[in-house]
Amino acid sequence: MHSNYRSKPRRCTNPGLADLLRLYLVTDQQALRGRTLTDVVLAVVQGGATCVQLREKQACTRDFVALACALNDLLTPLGVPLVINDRIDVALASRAQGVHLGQSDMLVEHARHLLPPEVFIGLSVETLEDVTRATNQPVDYLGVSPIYPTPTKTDTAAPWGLDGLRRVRAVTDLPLVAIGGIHLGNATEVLHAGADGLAVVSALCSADDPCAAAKSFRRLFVPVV
Ligand code: TZP
Ligand code: MG
Repeated sequence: MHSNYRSKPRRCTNPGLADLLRLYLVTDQQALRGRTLTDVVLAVVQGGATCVQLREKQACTRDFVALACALNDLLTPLGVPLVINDRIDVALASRAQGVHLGQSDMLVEHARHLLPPEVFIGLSVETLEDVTRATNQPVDYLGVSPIYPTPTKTDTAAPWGLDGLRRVRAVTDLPLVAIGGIHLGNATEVLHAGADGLAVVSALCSADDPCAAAKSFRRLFVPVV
């Protein structure tokens, strides 16, 4: 049903990072359909997710840190990096491997000063100006956001679409993680348009079988990473 995709090798500042970003689960407590976060994360990782971003918009700081520490304990032995959305303090407290920042979060330069050098930084880009600005910043990957409109997050900039993603691919060698409205039916075209990785909320968190859904996404990548 899905054609396989083989990514081209590209220069990037953090060799090997692109492989860790291939199937990038972004968590959403609202999307779990009554299951626990750790159960769903574990199932998706068992299915082949290569990275997990903890995205908590409601939790208080103490709960956010506790959850991050619990996920880090779960993921570290499995060799899957934990990325914290928005919050440098939570990433530091939980010893997460990465941080993901948006255009209204702390500036990347400031985050870079605060974080240990081995902690990678992702930045959401919503316009081509964001992309060109990012090429002069200490950023390790870009989140191209959103590719398609999505009910999971409605306060987004205009969707890039596949043409927009191709334009981003043409101007940067940084690893690109596509997010927004990605599911098994459109994932291959997103990869062909230049994404190195797929960031997914609902098609994994809300799947009937999150482990099987992750396995199906992983089959789109050849060789299996
Ligand atoms: N940022 C841009 S779109 C989005 C985020 C967090 C949500 C993506 O969710 P889904 O369910 O994979 O479309
Ligand atoms: Mg943010």
